[in-house]
Amino acid sequence: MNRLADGTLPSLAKGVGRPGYDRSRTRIGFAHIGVGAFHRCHQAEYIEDALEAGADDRAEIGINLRLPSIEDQLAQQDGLYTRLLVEGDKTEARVIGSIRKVLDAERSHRAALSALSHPGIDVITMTVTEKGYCHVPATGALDWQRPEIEADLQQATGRQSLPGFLAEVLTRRMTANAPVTLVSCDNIPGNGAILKVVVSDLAEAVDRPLAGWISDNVRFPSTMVDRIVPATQAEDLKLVEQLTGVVDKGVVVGETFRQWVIEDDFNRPRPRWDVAGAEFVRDVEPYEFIKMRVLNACQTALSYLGALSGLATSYDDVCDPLLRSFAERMISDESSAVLPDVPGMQVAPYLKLSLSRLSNPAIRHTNHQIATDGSQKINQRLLQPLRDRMARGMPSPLLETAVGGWVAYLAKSQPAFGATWQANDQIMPFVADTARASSGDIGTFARLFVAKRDIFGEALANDHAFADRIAAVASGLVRDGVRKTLGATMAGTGA
Ligand code: NAI
Ligand code: CS2
Repeated sequence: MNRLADGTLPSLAKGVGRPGYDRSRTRIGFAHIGVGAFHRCHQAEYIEDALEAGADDRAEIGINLRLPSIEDQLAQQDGLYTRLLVEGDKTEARVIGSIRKVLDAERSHRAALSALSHPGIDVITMTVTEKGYCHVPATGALDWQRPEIEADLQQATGRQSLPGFLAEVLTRRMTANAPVTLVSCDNIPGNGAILKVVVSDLAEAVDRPLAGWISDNVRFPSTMVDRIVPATQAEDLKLVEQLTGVVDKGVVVGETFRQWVIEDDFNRPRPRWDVAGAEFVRDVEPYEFIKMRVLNACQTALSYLGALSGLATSYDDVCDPLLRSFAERMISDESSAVLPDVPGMQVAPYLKLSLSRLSNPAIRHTNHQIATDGSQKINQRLLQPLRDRMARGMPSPLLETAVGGWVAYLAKSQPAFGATWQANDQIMPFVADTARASSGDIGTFARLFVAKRDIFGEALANDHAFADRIAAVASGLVRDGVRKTLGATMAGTGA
């Protein structure tokens, strides 16, 4: 079977979407850092739609700072790949052409730097996962203790972290007098503001004039991005081969729903992603709050409680009446009281929509994938609404149960608590030390764990009553199981 590429586009099976515009007439005006599954299923398709509509002539170059190699996936395919949308038993395959070139910075650091420094690049978007920003989750400040930041401070080129790499790019752009807009598309609240802090602080430390230039010439709009795109599985590649008739190593699979709300703060011609439904607004924060504290909060709570119940995916979780009802009540009885009123995103219908999206049986989003990097996700999804409620004197037994779920999930990855699975998070060395110090007592583990200030923040980390409640939930989940613990909590709340 042929590999997908410009030359094999005519052989694609009937019914498969493909670029209807002339790719060779586009120019590379955008760049993206972190061409993972999500970018290919979201921003790259908005760019494709704008090209298709003839509203914009800018295509993009995609660059990965870390594995997996994007060159291995897309270089031989001329940047083309299939994005498959799945809803129940319906599928819709479309070959996307908006990525014209790809580069791995680990292999070709200089080529990646020159591509991103080219004055023709107006906008650099990025999805590097929450941890890629190297910030302290509780405060948003640059984490100077991160090993990659410490290493980057020692060298002027070849920097590996996102802030370090961008500082190198911006040094070159300063020399070329080429202002640019940097758009974070990761699930972090105030992602633009956090990106600005980490890049500016690192620049200040290595080159003070650069920090001044950044402040005058670089914009950092925040964005709210949404489409559920689980990691691609081997069976997805096989299905796409059957549907398209070509081999494609860059397949991505997502749901049909998509949303993109972008702060209107560009210093170069604004992208025409609005033709594909993206909204440019003055303030993105309320949209982010709703998305992260409703959809993402449900996903996170369900991932931990679902894994602890022996379930595999968020679909399996929402099919379980107790778990579904828990997620529903956590938002409607607790988080909703501290959510803003956003036109078109009222909490009750948005919650209903979120649960119906999670009920799509064709989306196999595993609990362990969502559970990954909890230290980077918990703050915006669960802790912030919990703190907001505390500030108003409101108890939050359900949000605390979800936090206890996270603690129990991490504990159970450790030999002292059964080594039931492998958890992935940069805090695993701390988890391991805490488990050893707890001598197999889950309550002790939880109390030591929630004292971690860079995640829980000063107030929660010093709150002994909070620690006792989390310890009680985590102990219940580990000793008595999810059913009994949730049942008791929900009965106690009248839910
Ligand atoms: P993925 O695993 O397919 O891709 C991750 C990308 O980030 C890769 O290109 C990798 O090279 C890069 N990366 C990872 N760690 C990095 C680091 N420390 N520094 C620089 N680059 C790094 O993941 P996927 O699905 O593309 O998701 C990425 C992010 O996109 C998520 O963490 C989230 O913030 C955001 N997102 C994802 C959604 C989804 O449903 N998959 C939906 C909404 C947002
Ligand atoms: C998920 C998100 O992996 C996760 O943490 O909760 O990636 C989620 O699928 C997206 O935010 C949906 O837009």
